[in-house]
Amino acid sequence: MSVAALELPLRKIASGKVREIFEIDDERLLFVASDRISAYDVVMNEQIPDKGRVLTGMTEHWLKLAGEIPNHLLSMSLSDLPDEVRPSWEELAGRFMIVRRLNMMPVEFVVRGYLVGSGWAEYKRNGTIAGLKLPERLREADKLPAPVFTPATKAVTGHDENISEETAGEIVGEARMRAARDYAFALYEMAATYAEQRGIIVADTKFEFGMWDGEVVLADEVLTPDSSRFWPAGEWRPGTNPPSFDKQYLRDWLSGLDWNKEPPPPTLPADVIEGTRRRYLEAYERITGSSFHEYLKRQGGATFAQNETSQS
Ligand code: Q0Z
Repeated sequence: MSVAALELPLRKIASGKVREIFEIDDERLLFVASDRISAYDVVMNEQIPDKGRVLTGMTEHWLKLAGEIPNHLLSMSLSDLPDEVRPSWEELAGRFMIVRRLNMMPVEFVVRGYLVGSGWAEYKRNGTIAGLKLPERLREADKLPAPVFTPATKAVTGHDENISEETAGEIVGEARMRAARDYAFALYEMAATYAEQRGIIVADTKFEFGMWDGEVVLADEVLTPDSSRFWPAGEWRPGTNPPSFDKQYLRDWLSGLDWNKEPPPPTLPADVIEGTRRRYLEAYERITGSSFHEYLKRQGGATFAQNETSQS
């Protein structure tokens, strides 16, 4: 089942284009990933079934691999949800995380391993990335000599604005910035190495951190296609902007229309929805090495078993 605008009898404390956060109590939040999808910053009218579950399952996978880095996840068990949301178990299964409420840092911890997007734009202008001098004659999408930390803040426009490491330190405090930056580098290195062995390049990714009990804690979704650029390794061609693993199918279809990339978006046909869904499932399975169906069984609990029975 898809979740358009999920209604829960809890206070919504934040909502983004494709996800929502509700308050459980003073210490805990309910983080929910919807099946909404955006392209060129516009949210489509149709949803990609299970997309939110794929992103939640991927985040869970990376958090397990990042064992020693403190993170906000408390539980993904339906039985730990507050009683008031029981009627929504079926739509929530597999797409929620009960998380520790942190004091969030207003800085995005971005790590880039490849020269694309705003990093490529800065390099073309100045020969630098985050102010750091780079070798000459690099091409778009080239692998960087070493991953680079390019912090950003949410500007009033809602778009990200790159800032220097020094400014990031002034905003969150030097020691906290360094701790989060070092976690971000470690996470990126781990994930990039791991994904490369499975045919996926993690070109860049964005982490969010908060504070709890004096500690820097990893929050939000982690190393998903919505927070990262994933490229199929076989389609990486330096000198071009490679296709994103998840959305290229959708973008290719959109680019054949004469849509001006302003709302309202065009209506997505069933085959574009299904093709995009398959890309998300494939990303999940390539990255985790396990079947998405198994994830649904594990997270859906009795709900899933009941559905399987009722379909046969
Ligand atoms: C994250 C965001 C989203 C819009 C608040 N563990 C946490 N504790 C306190 N606050 C947050 C978290 Cl994850 C928190 N965001 C970013 C997420 C929709 C904005 F789902 N906002």
